[in-house]
Amino acid sequence: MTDPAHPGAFPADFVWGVATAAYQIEGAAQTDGRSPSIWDTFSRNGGVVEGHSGDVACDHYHRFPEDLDLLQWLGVDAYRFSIAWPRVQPAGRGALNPRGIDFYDRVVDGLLERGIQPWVSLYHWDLPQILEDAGGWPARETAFRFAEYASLVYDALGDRVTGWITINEPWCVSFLGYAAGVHAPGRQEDVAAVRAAHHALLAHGLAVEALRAKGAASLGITTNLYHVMAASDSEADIDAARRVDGLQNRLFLDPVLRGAYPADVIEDLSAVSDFGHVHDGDLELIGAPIDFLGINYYSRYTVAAASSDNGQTDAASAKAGAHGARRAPWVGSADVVFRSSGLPLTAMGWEVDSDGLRQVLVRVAREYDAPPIYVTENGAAYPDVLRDGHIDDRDRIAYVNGHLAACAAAIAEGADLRGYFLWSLLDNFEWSWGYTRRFGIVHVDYATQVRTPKASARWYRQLMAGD
Ligand code: IFM
Repeated sequence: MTDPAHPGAFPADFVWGVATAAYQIEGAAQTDGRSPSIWDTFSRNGGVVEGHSGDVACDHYHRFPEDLDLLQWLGVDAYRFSIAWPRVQPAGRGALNPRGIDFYDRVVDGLLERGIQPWVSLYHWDLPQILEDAGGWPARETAFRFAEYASLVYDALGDRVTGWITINEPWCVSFLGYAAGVHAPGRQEDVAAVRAAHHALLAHGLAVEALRAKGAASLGITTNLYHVMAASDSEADIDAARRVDGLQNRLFLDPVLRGAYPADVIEDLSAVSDFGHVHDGDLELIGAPIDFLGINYYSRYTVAAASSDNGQTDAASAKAGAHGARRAPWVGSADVVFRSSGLPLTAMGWEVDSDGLRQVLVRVAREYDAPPIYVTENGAAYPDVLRDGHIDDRDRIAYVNGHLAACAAAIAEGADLRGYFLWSLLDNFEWSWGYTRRFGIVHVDYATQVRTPKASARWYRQLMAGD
C-alpha cells in the first residue's frame, strides 16, 4: 500500500477532482437574501470552538473567480461543491431567490468555461433554520421540502451539471446533529436521530424521483463509510463491531442499495425506536436505482465491548470514535468503546488507515449490487506550518498517496471506482472545530484571504497531469 499512486493505475476516464461545501467556504452569510441556517444558529449559540462561524469563511462568495482559476491551474476534471439551501430558497419553500441561484449559475458557467465538470451536492448540512424551527430532519415534512428545493435547483442548473449528490453523509446529519449534538442543530434526542436518518434517506428518495421525472441521468448519494474492526476475536467485541458497522455503514447502504433496513440494526435500535416513522412505500423510493454511490472515507474504527474493556481504551481513540463528542452518537449501543490501533493520527485524532479504504470499496462492490462508485471525499487535516511562503505538507501528500494506492488496489480487485475527489480545495470552516483544523491543499490566510497552494497541491497537480 506504500507504492506511489500513479494515474496509470486508473482507467483513462477516471474523474480527478477536489471538493468543498457551501457553509465551509462561502461566507456572505447575510448577503443577497440568504436566510440563517442551522449552522449560523449553532455557531452563534457557542457550538463551535473559539466562537468561530461561517460568516466570512474563505469569502468564496466574493472570490469565486480566483478559486475557479485555482481549480484550472490544478488541472482537475471535476469540482464538487454544494448549494446553500438558505441562499437559494430562504423560506425553505416556494420559488427560488434569484440572487441566490444566480451565484451558482455563475459558478457553474465559470467551471464550464474552464473545462471543469460541475458536481453538485444539494445538501451539505446547512438546513434553513426556518425548517429546523418546524421540526428539522426528525419531521417527515422536511424530506418533502428538500425534494421541492432539489427540483427547483435542477430546473435552474440541470442542463449544465455533471453529477448530482442528494444528501452528503446522512449519518452525520442525523447522529452528530440530533444524538451527539456535536453538530447543528445540537439536539441530543436519540429517537429524533433515528427519525432524522430515515427522513434524510427519504429526502434522497423523493429527490431522485423528482429529478428522474425531469430526465436526470447522474444521481447519487454520499455516505461516509468506515472500515470497522473488532478489537479481538471475542464474541463480545465482534458483536460490538457489528453494531457500529450497522449504525455507521449498513443503516444507510442497505436502504439505498437493497431497499430495506438491516434487521439486526432495527433490533439493536428497538429500545429507541419502533421504526413507526417508516411509511409504506418509503423504502421503494429510497431504494430506487441510482447512477452512482458517493463514498467519503477518512479513517477506521477498532471497536470493543465495554464489558470486555480492561481499561485499555485509549482516550484519544475513544474520542475519535465519538467524533470528539461528549455524548456518543452510537444510539442504542452505549456499550461500545473505541480502541487505538497504534496507527498515526491526523490533526483530527483520526487514525490513518489507507487499507481501510480498499476494504470499504471492495466490500461495497462485493456485498451490494452497487452502481459505479466515486470517492467523493478523502483527505486529512494536519498542523501545517507556513514558512517563507511555503507549506511543506508531506504528511498530507503521504496520506493522499496511500489512499490513492488503496483506490487502485480496489479497482484491481473489481471495485467499479470511477473517480476521486480530494477533500479539500481550500482550508475552511471545519464545523465544530471552526478554523482550527486545516484540510486544504491550498492554504487560506483568514486575515487577508490570501490563498497559497501547499506542496500537496503541486503534487496533486503533477499526479493528475500524469507527470
Ligand atoms: O469537512 C468535512 C466535510 O464537510 C464532510 N466530510 C468530512 C470532512 C472532514 O471532517
